[in-house]
Amino acid sequence: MNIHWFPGHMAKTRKMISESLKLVDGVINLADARLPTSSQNPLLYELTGHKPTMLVLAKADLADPEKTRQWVDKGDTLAVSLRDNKSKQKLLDFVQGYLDRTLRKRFIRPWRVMVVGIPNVGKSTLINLLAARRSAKVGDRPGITRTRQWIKISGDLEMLDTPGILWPKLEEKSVSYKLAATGCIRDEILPIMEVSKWLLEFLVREYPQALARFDRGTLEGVAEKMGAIGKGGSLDLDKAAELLLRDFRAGRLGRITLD
Ligand SMILES: Nc1nc2c(ncn2[C@@H]2O[C@H](COP(=O)(O)OP(=O)(O)OP(=O)(O)O)[C@@H](O)[C@H]2O)c(=O)[nH]1
Ligand SMILES: [Mg+2]
Repeated sequence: MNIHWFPGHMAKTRKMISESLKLVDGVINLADARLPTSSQNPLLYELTGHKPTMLVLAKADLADPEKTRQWVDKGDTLAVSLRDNKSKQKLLDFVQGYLDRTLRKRFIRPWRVMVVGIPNVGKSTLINLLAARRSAKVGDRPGITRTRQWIKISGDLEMLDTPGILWPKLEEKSVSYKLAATGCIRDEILPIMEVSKWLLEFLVREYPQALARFDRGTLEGVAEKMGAIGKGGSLDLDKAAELLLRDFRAGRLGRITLD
């Protein structure tokens, strides 16, 4: 599989990120705890170079806690649910602690931190949580943030929100499916049916308990249980594929990590 795509705004964002680097003291690389490997853009490390970079895994509430713990144990990594207000202090302590340890230079001005990551991982949600106000636009689909935006968190900290960027070529099939299943690439890029079937196979193998209520690990089984019935009473497999993805994304199949 070779999906060639690079929406124009992503090429623009890449340029913007490299131009903004000189303005910031550190970078938060925000990834999705359900995809601790596949949601880290290799391009970002090339872009951010030697800037102190911390890894934050968002959506920990949706991910397999055991897998998340393994990542956090590697160090300089924080896993949080951005839907949980208690994460605010954890994040502030983490960022402050990391910058205090890493940066020698002291400024009178506030620390400046840029938040980067692939689309839909929660960059704007993180900034809103820290700022305790809805300063940045968020949405449950990729491509919500379109330009960079500075947001004042406190007298000591300012953050730069950036649009999500991916890499120009999605070469590995399983990575494409993972990004599609979690909603990091738009649903139009890959057929929902294919993504759903891939997810189903993965769950049968790795998280069979997630499918317990469907009797069988097939799309037909999902359609029956979810009442996805088309005209004439036949099973509507397209609808079943859509419902399965919706439930997975909302965490209704349990806490699952795809990497
Ligand atoms: N369950 C859960 N949902 C989250 C979490 N963080 C963010 N979300 C949801 O994820 C979706 C995307 O959030 P955004 O903050 O818009 O993501 P973004 O990275 O800014 O996306 P782009 O601007 O498109 O690159 C929203 O529906 C958020 O509510 C989290 O920790 N847990
Ligand atoms: Mg955003």
